[in-house]
Amino acid sequence: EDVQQTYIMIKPDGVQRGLVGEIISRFEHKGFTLKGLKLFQCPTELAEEHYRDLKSKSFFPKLVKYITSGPVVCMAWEGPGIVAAARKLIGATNPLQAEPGTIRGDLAIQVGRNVVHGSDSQENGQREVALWFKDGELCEWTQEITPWLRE
Ligand code: YYY
Ligand code: MG
Repeated sequence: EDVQQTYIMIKPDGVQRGLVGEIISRFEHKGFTLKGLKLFQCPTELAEEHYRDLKSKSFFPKLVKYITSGPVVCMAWEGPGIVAAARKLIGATNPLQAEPGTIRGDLAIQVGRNVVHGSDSQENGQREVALWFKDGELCEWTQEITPWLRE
């Protein structure tokens, strides 16, 4: 089975707006497994490293300022096909283009305040989980409901 890990982050606007429970619920209810979770004030260098592929973009300084403007909720989630599935749950980058039913489609209106991040490839899933979590911060556990989610 194609079990993958992805890095999901509730951005400072999601935390300030009280959407943490709502966003976590969407991944829980879908049936994915939470492997790591923390509230974290992101330093500038980490935000820059996380978004290094966007360094040349005009919005990069604003993006780094936004991500470091308050605490974020860092999460590692695991499940079959989770990288692409999480991107679908999150919806399009521009919340006005995101489908209703997605997190951004339901909860946001602007690209610069789009409440949540999700890794865009399996490779970046691995990279970002390793970037945001230290050794020992991830939990190796057996979710007892797994047989009711996957045959
Ligand atoms: O992966 P995703 O978050 O959907 O979009 P990216 O293209 O990776 O951009 C990362 C982040 O940058 C996006 O969530 C908001 C911000 N951003 C922006 O502020 N303005 C843009 N025109 C494009 C992206
Ligand atoms: Mg991205």
